[in-house]
Amino acid sequence: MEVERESGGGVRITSTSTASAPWEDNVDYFIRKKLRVWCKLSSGTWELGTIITTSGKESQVKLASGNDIKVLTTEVLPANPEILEGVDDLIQLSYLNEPSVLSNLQYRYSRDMIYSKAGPVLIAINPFKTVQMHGTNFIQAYRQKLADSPHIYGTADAAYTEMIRDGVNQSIIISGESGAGKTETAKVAMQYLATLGGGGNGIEREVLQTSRILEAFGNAKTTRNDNSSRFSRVVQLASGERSYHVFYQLCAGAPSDLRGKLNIRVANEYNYLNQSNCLVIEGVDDALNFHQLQEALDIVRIGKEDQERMFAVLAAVLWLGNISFQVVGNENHVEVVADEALTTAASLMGCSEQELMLALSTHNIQAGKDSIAKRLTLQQAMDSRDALAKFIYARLFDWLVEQVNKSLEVGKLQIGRSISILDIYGFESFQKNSFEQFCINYANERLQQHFNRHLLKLEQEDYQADGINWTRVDFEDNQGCLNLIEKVPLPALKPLGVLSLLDEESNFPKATDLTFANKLEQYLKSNSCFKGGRGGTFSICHYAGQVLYDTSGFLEKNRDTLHSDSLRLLLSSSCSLLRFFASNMLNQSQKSMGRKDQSAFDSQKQSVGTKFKGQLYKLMQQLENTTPHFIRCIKPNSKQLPGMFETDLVLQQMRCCGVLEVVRIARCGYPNRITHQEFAERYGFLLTEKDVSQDPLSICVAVLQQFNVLPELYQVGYTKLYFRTGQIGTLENTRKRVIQSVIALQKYFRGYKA
Ligand code: AOV
Ligand code: MG
Repeated sequence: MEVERESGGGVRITSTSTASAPWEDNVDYFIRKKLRVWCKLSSGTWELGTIITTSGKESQVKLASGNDIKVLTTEVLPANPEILEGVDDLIQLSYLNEPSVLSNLQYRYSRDMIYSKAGPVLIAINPFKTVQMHGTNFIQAYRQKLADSPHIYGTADAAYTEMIRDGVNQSIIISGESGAGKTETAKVAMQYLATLGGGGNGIEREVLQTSRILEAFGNAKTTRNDNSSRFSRVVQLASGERSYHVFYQLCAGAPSDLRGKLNIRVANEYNYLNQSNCLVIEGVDDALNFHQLQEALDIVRIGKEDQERMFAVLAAVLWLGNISFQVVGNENHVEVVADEALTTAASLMGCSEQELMLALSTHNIQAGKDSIAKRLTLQQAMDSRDALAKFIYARLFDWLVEQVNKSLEVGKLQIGRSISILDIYGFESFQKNSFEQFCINYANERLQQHFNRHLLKLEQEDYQADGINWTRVDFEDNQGCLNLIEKVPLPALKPLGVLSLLDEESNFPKATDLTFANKLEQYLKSNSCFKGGRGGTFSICHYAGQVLYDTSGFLEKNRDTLHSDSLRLLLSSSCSLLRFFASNMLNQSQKSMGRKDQSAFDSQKQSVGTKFKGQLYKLMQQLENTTPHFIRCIKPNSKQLPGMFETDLVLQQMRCCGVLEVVRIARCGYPNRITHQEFAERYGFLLTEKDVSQDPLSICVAVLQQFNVLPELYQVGYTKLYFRTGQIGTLENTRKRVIQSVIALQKYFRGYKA
């Protein structure tokens, strides 16, 4: 850290360099003025104190607790004066070191101020309890700009205001670890926007009911978060986790006529639900939630018939999971056991038992003109059953999202511009991490790059390109990690990313998860973000920390093959939803293969990893076309408890996500910028001095002079003006006042004339 003496005698940190010598030079000043410092104890925690004497290298510090200790001067950092305790925005801190930032957040958190600003970024710390700062009164206060302390309402309002003012689509991008509070924060933002846009037409209620529905089908309990946003976990569960909420809700809450019709049992009787020793969540009433889900479905106008079809499909998935196989003959081939599971699954799926048995235990293979039925081994049969269950659930979810969107469109606002709220699954690192965690963390890695790009890279490039005075702030770039994952193969060269190696192995019949792990080691070991491991494991150094992945299951999960026999079964089903899912799928793959028969489907289906990558690219492209508003959710403790602030955990999240660098840039940076032209057009009419040359730059300078904007509060670039925080707001207020008085005058004159 570099400390610079200001003319007034104070000291100021100006750069991110961690060289400590200049601070040691300033220790005398701190001793003379008896200024507070942070002192690092041998336990690693920081405590306040004052320096009594120093030998340069070592200092004697009197701690706030009363003890005197001798420490290396490098273990002492300047603390902020008391008046800055608990400031709204970290950019207001005079000293931006880690203990100062942490204590500021902790101070606020202990007073239930869960929101803070870090320059342009909103920080939201999960309270794990209800805090009294949401609801109608708060919404009104932010809408009328009566409140300005950091709040998600403030961020949502800024997005709305900028959408109207600039005519540009906006995005609210919420990131943070699993359980940090992203989904809850997204709901609060949605609540605000729904109130703004909705007026009295009820769309507000609908939008909010939507999250109830999407959470039932898209969220599940993990060990990190009882209500975690997930994907693909229908057939396999780790201990202490649950499948999607909706299954347990259906089992617990279905009324007796539905239970009878769909042959619904308690959750414990289904293999897809009972393998993890975790059926209930403390404090959650699944039966009650089922009734609320039904209400929510009513509110977004999903008809009772469609609802029943959906529940039948869910029941079919559960019963599919109970279907078992027995080995016959001596060739290791299997037959489906003809029991209640088979009967019920077949009837719910709208096919005969015979058809279902065949689809699950044999595959038809094309041999010239003939097709030969090949018996499956036990593993193959179980895989094809699970693939079918996953396919049905995934398509049901897509279908549901489509229905919800359609229903909302009816009341859509006709402004043609949008605000998107992005809430994805957060960064995860469990004891055992599989393909799901790999995809989740990959998505977070991309999102982090978007954050870096906008707040750290583009920001500084803009300053430099436009020729204003600027000292660069360095930051961790995560391109290396993204390259490791997705490096696109150059023609004639070996593909060199985890995803492409995974696809290569997935297409190779003899490959196993272990050969995949070996390939990774062989080709990627030179990338500094990669570490090989033993027993089929490997590690990736993500921006948020190192994660150890276990390759077992990677190949199968990446292939995610639904065999054409299963597809044919669904195509001939008497259940309209299942038929719809299957024909949709067939259309898609025929389109992408340019072939018209069902076998198009077996060959060369896009792998899950590649599809995921494509979806991420599309998402990023959409985000690139919006003005972003960033929110960082922070998890204060790993126990999901209120009132507990684990400093190490918070610090680790603050460190890895680049927020501190953003604050450094914001403190000495110019968050508002506007081209000369735009500025002149927007504020030029406020000029009282009429004798100004009419080129944009001259008008700009004249406006700035008229309103006494101090020279240190802005810089003039080649094409744009750059303002420190708050300056544009002041100008905007003046502009609004003038326009309002003009309108009032016009009204007055019109009224007068009439
Ligand atoms: P996530 O979305 O970030 O995790 P959630 O938004 O689901 O995390 O939050 C986890 C839990 O924290 C919630 O179920 C609430 O109990 C609590 N919580 C979060 N925010 C608030 C708040 N503002 N007020 C009160 N309680 C809150 V994941 O989806 O796992 O990445 O994949
Ligand atoms: Mg979530």
